[in-house]
Amino acid sequence: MAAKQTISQLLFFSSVLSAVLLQISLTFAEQLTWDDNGYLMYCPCMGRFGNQADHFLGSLAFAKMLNRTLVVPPWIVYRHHAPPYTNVHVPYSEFFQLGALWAFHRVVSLEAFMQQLAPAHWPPGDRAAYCFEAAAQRSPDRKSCPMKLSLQDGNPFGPFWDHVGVEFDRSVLFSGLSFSVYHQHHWINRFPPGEHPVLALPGAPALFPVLQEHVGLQRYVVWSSPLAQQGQQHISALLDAPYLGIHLRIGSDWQSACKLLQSGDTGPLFMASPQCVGYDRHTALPLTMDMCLPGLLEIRRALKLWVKKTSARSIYIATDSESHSQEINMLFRGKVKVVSLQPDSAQVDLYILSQADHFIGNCVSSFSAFVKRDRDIHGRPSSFFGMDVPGKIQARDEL
Ligand code: GFB
Repeated sequence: MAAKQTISQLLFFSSVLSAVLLQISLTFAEQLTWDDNGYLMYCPCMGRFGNQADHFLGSLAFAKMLNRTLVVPPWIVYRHHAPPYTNVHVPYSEFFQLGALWAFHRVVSLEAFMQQLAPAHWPPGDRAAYCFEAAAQRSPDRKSCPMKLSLQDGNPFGPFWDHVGVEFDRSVLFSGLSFSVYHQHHWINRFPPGEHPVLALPGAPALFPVLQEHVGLQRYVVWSSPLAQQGQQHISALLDAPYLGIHLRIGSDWQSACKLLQSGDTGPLFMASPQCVGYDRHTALPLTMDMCLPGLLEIRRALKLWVKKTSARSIYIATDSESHSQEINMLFRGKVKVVSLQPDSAQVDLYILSQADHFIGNCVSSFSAFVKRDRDIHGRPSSFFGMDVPGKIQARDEL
């Protein structure tokens, strides 16, 4: 009896202790302290998710190079064809764990920065924008950073800063700098954090596509638990293992982009293509139309090959357009389960592709590149349409 009482008392105290510890950790997590090394802030104003992710990795590396805390922006999701018919700003942590970035460098979300640090340390009236002199040429007075301007209607620049209630009070222009490590000391000497605590830029301080040396930073981009759970539920409910994941980037905007390849207007490297043709424009492998815009013939060929090689029992099709699931079903005469969710959130597709036993991606698409990087980190195999072994030219008879 006494032993029972002691156990229940212990359980009670341990649950109180857990609650207290949880409260302490929540309070701790919520209370930010100012970093005297300064902050780096930018708008992910170029492209959609894959482009923004490439830029994010470069910006993370740049923040570390300057030893400034990275103010992690929300993802800009363009919802012009569905409610709310406007941009949605999705906090980084909805898709990925903010805490996982700390293993590489100091970060704070833009939302937390604005709520907790900006009122005291970056108050309205004292907010400088930083940009290249060349960028300022786009503004009416040619002396102001075009933080809320763009060649069209200000989208996504204006809505991004309006979303966090930021107006810029002055501009600091610069030239003769690049984001490469070559200019590290120039940046640090030109903008010491004491005088320039928050470097707010109109776009990412990074190149597209992501530099080869920054590809590995993907390991710090870890799926958030709710997203992983959602993805896992779909996988368990719909797919029989082993399963192939394929990315069909074949919509109308992509068809127009790949036309540039056909007309020879792209040069040896085109969008995310360095991931499969190599990063050096002098030694890059040829980029074929099958790699950019695979037709049904190439889709069928690659699927037949990889279904056989992996003994796949299901195929998951992620697409920006038609899934071709009927044709693919016919190809395997119902012996392989063919699934396409076309989910509302592109990240669900990305997650399911990232977990597949084998992935066939589009070499030119940064959406595919995100999946490929994630899989590489976890040692999962990938290939591309038109290139079964990444980095190796396909023999003619293999096509
Ligand atoms: O991600 P992203 O930059 O890749 O842009 P690319 C493509 C967008 O299209 C994705 C949707 O962010 C998604 O919103 N999308 C593409 C998909 N494929 C899929 C898919 O399989 N599933 C789902 N759910 N959504 C670049 C653009 O795209 O292409 C540039 O960023 C430009 O702005 C260029 O348009 C031509 O690198 O493929």
